[in-house]
This record gives sequence, C-alpha cells and structure tokens, in this order.
Amino acid sequence: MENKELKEQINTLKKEKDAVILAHYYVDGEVQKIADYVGDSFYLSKAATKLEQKNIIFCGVKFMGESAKLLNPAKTVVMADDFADCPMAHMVTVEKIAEVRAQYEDLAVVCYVNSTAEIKSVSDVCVTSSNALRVVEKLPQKNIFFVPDENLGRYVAEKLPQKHFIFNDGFCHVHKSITAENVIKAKEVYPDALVLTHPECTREVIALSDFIGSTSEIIDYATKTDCERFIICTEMGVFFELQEKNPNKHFYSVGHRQFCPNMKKVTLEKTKAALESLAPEVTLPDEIMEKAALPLQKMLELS
Ligand code: CIZ
Ligand code: SF4
Repeated sequence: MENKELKEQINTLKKEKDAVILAHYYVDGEVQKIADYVGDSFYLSKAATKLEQKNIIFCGVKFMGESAKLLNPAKTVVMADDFADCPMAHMVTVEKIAEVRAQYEDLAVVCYVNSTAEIKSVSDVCVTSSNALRVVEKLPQKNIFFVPDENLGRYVAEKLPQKHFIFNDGFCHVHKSITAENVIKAKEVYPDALVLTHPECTREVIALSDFIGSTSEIIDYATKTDCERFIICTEMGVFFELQEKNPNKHFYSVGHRQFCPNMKKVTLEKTKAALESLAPEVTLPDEIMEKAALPLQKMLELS
C-alpha cells in the first residue's frame, strides 16, 4: 500500500479510536511524520501527562510505553511493536540495587528512564538524558547509584563532583559502537563541522565533542547554531528532524552502525494495525504500577 494511503487511514483511525500517537526521534521518519508528538524521552513523558485522548499509541521501545502507562494508569497504552525493546533497560537487576542499598545509608538510586518498570519500582528517582544533571543536583543524598547506563552516569558524575557516584555496567550498544576513531576520521573529512553527541556515548567520544545533549537538545542546538555542518553522534533517526528543521545545513554520521534495530521495528503498517486493534496493550502488575510511577513523578517535579 502507498504510504499516502496508509497515512490517510491512520489519520482517520486516530479520530475513530480517540487515539493519539507518540513517537521517539529514533523511529523511522515516515512514522515521525504521522505522530502527534515527537520528542526525546523527557518530552514524551511530559506530553503523556497532558493528553485528552483515551488511547495512546506508542511508537518507540517498551520502556517508553511503560512510562506512558505509569503516568496515565487510566488510559490504554498500545505499543506499535510489542517486540521493540531496549537491551540497556535490562542491564541492571533488582538484586544488584538491593546489594548497593545495603552498603550505603545515605543513598539515592537514580534510574535512567531507559529501564524496565520493575527497576523503576525499586528506584528513588528517574532521569532522562536532558534532565539528569538538574535532577541529581537537587537530591539531598550524597551517594548516587546510577543505573543502568554507565556512560550517562559518568557524564553526570563529572559535572557534579560534590556527589559520590556508584556506577552500573549497562550500556547502549548503538552509542557504544560509535568510536573515537570514527569521530576523528569524520573530523578530518569535515574539519569545519561541530560534533554533537548523546551522553550515552563513551567518554572518549564525549571528549571529542562540541556539544553533549539528548536528541531534542542536539536538534535545538543544531537549529540555533550558526554553523553549516554537524557530525552527529547518536542514532540516525534524528537526521529526519534535523533535516526538516534545517534544510540548508549538512549533517554527517560517523559510521554505518548508528542504527537502533529495536526503534526501527516500528513501521507505518504496524502503527495502523495497533490503532485498529488497540493491541498489544501495555499492562503492568498493580504493585509495579504503584511503585514505579513514584520515581517518574518525582522526576517531573524536580526537572
Ligand atoms: O533511547 C535513547 O537513547 C534515548 C531515550 C534518547 C533520547 O535522548 O531521548
Ligand atoms: Fe536502547 Fe540504545 Fe536503542 Fe536507545 S538507541 S532504545 S538506549 S538500544
């Protein structure tokens, strides 16, 4: 079926089903075009608290759909693709958190939103890549166990020397695959380009960068900055919005591996099917629903 026809059907179904579509910047550009809200995970969490529609179709990975559900328990949240999951979200365990809690009295477990609802349920506060500094800075605790991403944790720790951080060894395989060598080569080819990087990247890549931020912050920075060329160190989905907002600027990747296979599972066809059937729905056990919503709400209050 032609994309145009599919998009028309999606728009009709949205009205018929009283549904709204949320999409992350890493999904395919064609999917971003039909979404009502597109953004980074912080923007999407905030947007999720202000929706009028009864049904939310989530075009992203599982932890994002779960967060939308946690912030909207009365609404139906449907994943466009139920198999789109983020491996990093599973890279810490409840047992590991309990172990670290037992070692420190004055401890906050700070949980990057890229984590399962179960992990959120045993955490004190959530953060995203765009608010982590703001949120952690405001915590009264001295000791911070940052889960699951080590790179984001180390980036935040460097900016907040007054805190003592304990790290977990989780990582994003997409951002980890961007190497300092890749960036150095790209800078040789485009010496006048600025390097814009997501904090899930390694310390070595961050050290070579001109700006560090979440997907939305990278897009804002490129749009506002008076430079024509940018080397982008994050998942390639952001190129769609970067190019939409800046048709005369040039954006370069650093290699062919800036591709999140899970985000790319989401297609227009699957989004249409999710709207038609309002399934698969995100459901969570009652206990997790109650406990995991608290750190997310705390994040929204502190940021
Ligand atoms: O999945 C990621 O890497 C996210 C959530 C990026 C972002 O900045 O929103
Ligand atoms: Fe997870 Fe990395 Fe994909 Fe983001 S880009 S969803 S952190 S695997």
